Amino acid sequence: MSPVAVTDSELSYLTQKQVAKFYDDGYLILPGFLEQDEVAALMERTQRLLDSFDLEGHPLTKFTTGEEEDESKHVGDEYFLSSGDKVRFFMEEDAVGKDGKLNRPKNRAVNKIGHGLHELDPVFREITLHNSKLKSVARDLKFHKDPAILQSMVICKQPEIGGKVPEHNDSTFLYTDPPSAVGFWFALENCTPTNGALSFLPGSHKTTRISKRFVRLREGGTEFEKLAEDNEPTKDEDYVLETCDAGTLVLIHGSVLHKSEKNRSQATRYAYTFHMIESEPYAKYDGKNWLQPTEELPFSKLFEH
Ligand SMILES: O=C(O)CCC(=O)C(=O)O
Repeated sequence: MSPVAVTDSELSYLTQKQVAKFYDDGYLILPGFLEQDEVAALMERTQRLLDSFDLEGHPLTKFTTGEEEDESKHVGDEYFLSSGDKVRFFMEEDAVGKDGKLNRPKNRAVNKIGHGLHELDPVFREITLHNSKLKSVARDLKFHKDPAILQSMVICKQPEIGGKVPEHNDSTFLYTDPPSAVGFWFALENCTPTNGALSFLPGSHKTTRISKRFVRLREGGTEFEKLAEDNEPTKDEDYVLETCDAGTLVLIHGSVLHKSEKNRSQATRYAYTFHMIESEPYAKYDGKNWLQPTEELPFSKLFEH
């Protein structure tokens, strides 16, 4: 995907400079994208989901954030693999004790809620599929001809235990041919150096191969399938920490390397995110991807809502 030269008058939300910055850096920070009342509604809804989900019969599936030796361990189970068209709750690793029980209240134990919020939850659906500003951003970017939305989640980054998200790029997880994933990530709270703000390696989308893919195995479970030689190791000091305020939208190119550190603060760091991919016939969604469309929930075409 490459930028198409346009003038500001052809754009409806972004400026030409912002579009160029997205294609140059591989990400774009848009402070104040969500109004305060929208942030409040999403926060309130998140709290309600966290307070009301049923622990009875819950498998306490943990969301391991991909440390080398157990990179794909978390997602072997059905609870995760069949969550693309559901609203499910995944636990922080450190919230489940050796006895297999939660060691804190459930609303402080959840790492993330996913992955069908954008369709199934009325508040998240409204902000995602019926949002004219969002449609303008997608049109202005010109990254997709017929964008489809999938894999929505609230990432909670709980106080003191919110796990780090190691360096990765999103096309590893949502593979299309050609690659077309873009992350839309909304800060629902202020993101600081201590609560796990995102950091990016600017320009890495131009130099980093998609060297592995996260695939669903026929026999059940998942693994990383190697596609090419590993990329050169990166240096921490080349990363740019992007602190931001609640309401900020961050656009994340599917090939750009990014990460976030563990939440070491006493505060939560809630964020809402979903991904946008190109639809067929412009790109082919791979049948090996962990998340597959279902009859109940095909991918949501943004411009058809
Ligand atoms: O919210 C985070 O800390 C990480 C998010 C992320 O890496 C992603 O959505 O790809």
